Amino acid sequence: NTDLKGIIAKKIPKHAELVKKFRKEHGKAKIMAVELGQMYNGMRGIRSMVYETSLLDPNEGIRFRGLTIPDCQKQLPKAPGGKEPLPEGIFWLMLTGDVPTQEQVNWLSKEWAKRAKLPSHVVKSMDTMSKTVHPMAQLSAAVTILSAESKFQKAYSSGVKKAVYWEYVYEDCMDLLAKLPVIAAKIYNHSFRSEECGCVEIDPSKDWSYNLMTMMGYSDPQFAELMRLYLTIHCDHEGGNASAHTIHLVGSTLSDPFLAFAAGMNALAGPLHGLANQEVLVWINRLREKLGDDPNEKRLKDFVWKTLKSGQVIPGYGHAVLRITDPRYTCQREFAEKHLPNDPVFKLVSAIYKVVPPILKELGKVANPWPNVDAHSGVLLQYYGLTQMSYYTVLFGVSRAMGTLAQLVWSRGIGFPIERPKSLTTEALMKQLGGK
Ligand code: FAM
Repeated sequence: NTDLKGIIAKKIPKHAELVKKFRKEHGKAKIMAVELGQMYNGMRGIRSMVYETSLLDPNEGIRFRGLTIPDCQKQLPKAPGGKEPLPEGIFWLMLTGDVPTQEQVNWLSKEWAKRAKLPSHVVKSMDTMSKTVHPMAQLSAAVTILSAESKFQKAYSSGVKKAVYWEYVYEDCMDLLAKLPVIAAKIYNHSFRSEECGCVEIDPSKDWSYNLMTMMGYSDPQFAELMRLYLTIHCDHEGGNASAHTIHLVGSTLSDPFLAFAAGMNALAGPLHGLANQEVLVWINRLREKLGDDPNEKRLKDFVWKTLKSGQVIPGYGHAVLRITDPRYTCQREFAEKHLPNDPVFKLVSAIYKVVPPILKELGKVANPWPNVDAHSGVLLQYYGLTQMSYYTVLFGVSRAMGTLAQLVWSRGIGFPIERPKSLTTEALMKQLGGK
């Protein structure tokens, strides 16, 4: 059965019923005590949000509706002759909770191809945008003006019932996911390819990742495989990371999915979040300029300490929740060991993996000294010729749309209200704690 909307139309009311019962029975149960320190430390670890599509365990890493990345690599359908999971499959999994069949994934690739065409006003705005605008800002701007076509906005203003909001949010999310490869490829061609390559045509017989790659002017089948893996593993990372949290919050005001997703991309554009994958390559290229491609360990350590002493973070290392090497790093490392074992930059990334964690541990203040997803992603993209680092986070954003938009459908389906946590002044807190 490839009737995706029909499948969730049955699941959503059931889950909403279960949540209603659960809240009735346990609504007053205490989950945890919040410490003052957490309020000043970015709400780290405060269990305050419900988010269904994925869950992050500090010592195990991410699970998408219960499946780990190795589970997904094994169980999700692949492209003909391919070994990596198709991102369409992880979207189906996160939206329905079920592992999709090959037929269901093929249907989704075709459905997105059908919905991919951009409105001409968006094409015009993108073609005239200044090339000095960062690719992430171009992405946010293009998605924002797509809200002109929002089906949810039209339905809401025509007064549809709250119980069917999710249906219009679903349509907008499917339209946006379908259009993202075209928008992303247009940003790439506009920013980095001399000829104004208007050839952003979708081939309906190909999958989402393959189309994105070819519209950007690449054709290596192995790069298509990397794209499939890349777009699968960046799709979601539970609800509290800045981009997912932003999309969740903005969506809760009943802003349409385009406005909500664009807001999330502005969060992803931060160097401490998604832009880290660009920062990693900037840092590695600076390291190669200074020390060459095969520095000895001592000089590598000195470079790391110099970065830290200059008050900068080591990009690609650390995490707010993880306390182990990110499984999203590990699966990229395995891809590199299989396909580019002798690449000098991959070898450098491996040398950095040996040197950085002990130094971050020695610092004493770093909660997680291990690499996260960004420490490896840029190196792989660069190997296949995608050397424009300022573009990398756009690919991260295209992928993150799958988890965050799947959740948006469920948030409206479950009827989550507008989010509004309580803030306090330091003065009020001092009064509450009787301290000075
Ligand atoms: N290099 C240097 N210092 C680091 C560090 C790193 N990689 N990671 C954490 N620290 C510092 C952090 O700056 C803080 O120092 P101050 O008290 O002086 O401000 C201290 O260690 C405690 O921070 P933490 O509790 O260990 O980490 P947070 O939960 O506050 O922050 C990150 C988590 C990811 C923002 C942080 O590890 C970091 O800045 N990493 C480098 C940037 C990066 O790779 N971000 C991408 C994260 C990735 F998951 C993503 O979103 N794509």
